[in-house]
Amino acid sequence: MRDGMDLTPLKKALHDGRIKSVAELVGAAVDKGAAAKTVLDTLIEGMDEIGKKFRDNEIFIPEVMISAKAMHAGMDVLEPHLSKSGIKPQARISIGTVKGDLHDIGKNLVAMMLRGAGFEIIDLGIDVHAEKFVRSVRDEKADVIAMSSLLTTSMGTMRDVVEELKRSGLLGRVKTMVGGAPVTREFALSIGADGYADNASSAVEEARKLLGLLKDKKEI
Ligand code: B1M
Repeated sequence: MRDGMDLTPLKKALHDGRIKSVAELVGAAVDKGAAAKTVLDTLIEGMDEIGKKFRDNEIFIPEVMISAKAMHAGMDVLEPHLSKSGIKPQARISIGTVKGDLHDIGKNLVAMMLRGAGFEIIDLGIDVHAEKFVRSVRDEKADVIAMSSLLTTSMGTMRDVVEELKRSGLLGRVKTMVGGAPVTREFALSIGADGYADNASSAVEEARKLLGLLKDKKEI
């Protein structure tokens, strides 16, 4: 019960990936007087639970994708109310699959989970050059650069991004995190990245850690 309202059906609809119901339930909750922040927290909690189930292999990629879509539908309804109440995203994360690499399913999943966790996402797409990542820090004020790579041949670009940030004097202004099937924590450390995650759910946790949004702030 929150704001005198039972938002369990909303969480359940999100969990079940009922896109239309999530949008309707968000609209109904706001119409009945629930604070936009309360509804947002319910959605984020719901996505966190989905992330944990995904991590524990209790649910799989299709379920996560459909819940993430439902989350987006809910967020579309909620967004104008959030803007009105002055709630800002926790931070801005610029995400992309690195140069030479066209795989985007995992990157999209990570982006969806991060968005679901309340971050503003700048999706740079696939085959992203180091300079484009750097530009998103300089011009769009990204707080975190999140890089995905599925190919051993494209992993090297992650190092280029960290080096390019160093060269342009921006490294202190932004955190970097990496992931993707061939990427390991050791690799992340070796290139000087700040964070690493091996799946979409832990990517949310890692981003929160890097930004000091968790009590247990611990970098790799
Ligand atoms: Co490609 N492919 N592929 N492929 N492909 C792999 C990756 C490969 C392992 C297959 C194999 O040989 N067994 C192999 C790479 C070998 C290597 O280098 N180690 C490979 C290859 C070789 C290639 C080509 C070179 C094939 C060719 O043309 N000869 C070519 C490369 C094209 C290019 O990129 N330049 C190619 C092409 C393609 C398709 C276009 C056909 C298609 C991509 C479609 C698309 O993405 N839109 C494709 C696919 C689908 C795959 C497999 C089958 C599946 C990848 C996937 O989507 N997994 C893959 C084999 C496999 O993995 N079984 C393979 C599901 C996804 C949810 O998981 O991306 O790992 P994943 O993301 C996870 C985590 O890794 C993590 O979270 C996600 C969710 O939990 N994660 C992050 C990902 N990014 C993260 C970022 C983070 C944190 C976590 O922080 C920033």
